[in-house]
Amino acid sequence: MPESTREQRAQFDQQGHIVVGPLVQREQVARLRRAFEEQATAWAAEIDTPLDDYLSVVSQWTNVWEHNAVFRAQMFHQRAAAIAAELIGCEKVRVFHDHLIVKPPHGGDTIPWHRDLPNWPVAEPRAVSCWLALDDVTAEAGAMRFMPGGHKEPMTRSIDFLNEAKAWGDREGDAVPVPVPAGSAIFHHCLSWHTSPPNATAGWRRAYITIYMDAACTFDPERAGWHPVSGRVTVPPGSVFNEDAFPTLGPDLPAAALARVVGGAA
Ligand SMILES: O=C(O)CCC(=O)C(=O)O
Repeated sequence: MPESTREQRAQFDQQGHIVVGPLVQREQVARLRRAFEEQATAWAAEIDTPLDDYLSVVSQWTNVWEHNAVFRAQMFHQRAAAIAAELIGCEKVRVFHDHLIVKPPHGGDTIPWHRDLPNWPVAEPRAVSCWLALDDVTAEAGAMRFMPGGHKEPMTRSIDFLNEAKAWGDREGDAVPVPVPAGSAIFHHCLSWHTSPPNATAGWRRAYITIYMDAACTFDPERAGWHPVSGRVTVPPGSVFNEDAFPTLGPDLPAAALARVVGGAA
């Protein structure tokens, strides 16, 4: 494993997140932005609503890959999956779900401090999110903030984080904003603590997020049976997830990709 990769791996273990950039080239960013516009236009038309009105209300879409070939191709991005596998320490990853989170110019809400896994019906803490920036996401534009090392804290129960604020006390100042240019990605651990402020700029803040978990992770409805994705699971509790709705990548993820965590965009 090259030194750069070893360093990023160590940083991920210590902090709970790393920035990989660029993960995709500018052409792919442009393709994804176009696909978002086309897809949002189609969704707005389905409910007979002007696009601007639709985008002033709807800001998050899940399982976009099932509707759009461009996002589907991105979700199956070999290098992203290989990096996820490397960070989790598994050979084969499964997609839990993807989503688009968009904060419009001078808009969007604060996403309060939370950790992801307690809110997922997944038993094992063996997952990472690949948060791919489709715009230059500065701190002013609503970059995510992380509490370094928070992923090492013990597992907590699921909380209604929209209504139950996490109080950091003296530690609040340790939180770090993680700005990322378009085409770069933040990989973060499923137990990392993170938040994001509204977008205070005149530009859009769009991110495409793919959640990769160890393919051996199992369904645990006791943890978060209310999660909308739970309705897609057809296997009994304690089983690995059914494959159609939760596709796997690997085991032939290119070994070379692991050596390119910091390397060139594909
Ligand atoms: O896009 C954001 O601001 C929040 C994203 C998030 O919470 C996540 O990727 O887990």
